[in-house]
Amino acid sequence: MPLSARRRHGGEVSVPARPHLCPGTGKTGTNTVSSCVLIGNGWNTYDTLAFGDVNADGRTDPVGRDSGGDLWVYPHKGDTGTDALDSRVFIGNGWWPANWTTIRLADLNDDHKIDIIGRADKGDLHGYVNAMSTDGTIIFDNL
Ligand SMILES: [Ca+2]
Ligand SMILES: [Ca+2]
Repeated sequence: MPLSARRRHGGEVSVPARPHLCPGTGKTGTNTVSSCVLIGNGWNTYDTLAFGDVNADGRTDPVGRDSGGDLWVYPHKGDTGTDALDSRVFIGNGWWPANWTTIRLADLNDDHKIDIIGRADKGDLHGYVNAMSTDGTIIFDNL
């Protein structure tokens, strides 16, 4: 189910301060999503969001980058409304907006765990593999 976000130019997504969850209906056109539900407050502290199942539990989790270049994941608990997301978990640093123009999540090595792809300011693309430990600690290593 997608979180609502407004697109800006260049493929960046502006982060609303009060994100809403707009459940998909399986229909098309203007009936693609149903009524949106508020799922959080204060998300304007993040300049960008990415989405993927970071903790490999089958639910999509939002990842936000703060102004200090830290990445945080909010594990989706499967609940609804403002109880939908668990407390944030730190998953990386050094992702300053001036150095990393784009951050995306995808499974780069086909191990069913979401990895991080970053585009650096000079255009180089870097991959960081999700090396989650058996106790669920999320760690990303160079690809
Ligand atoms: Ca998840
Ligand atoms: Ca992977």
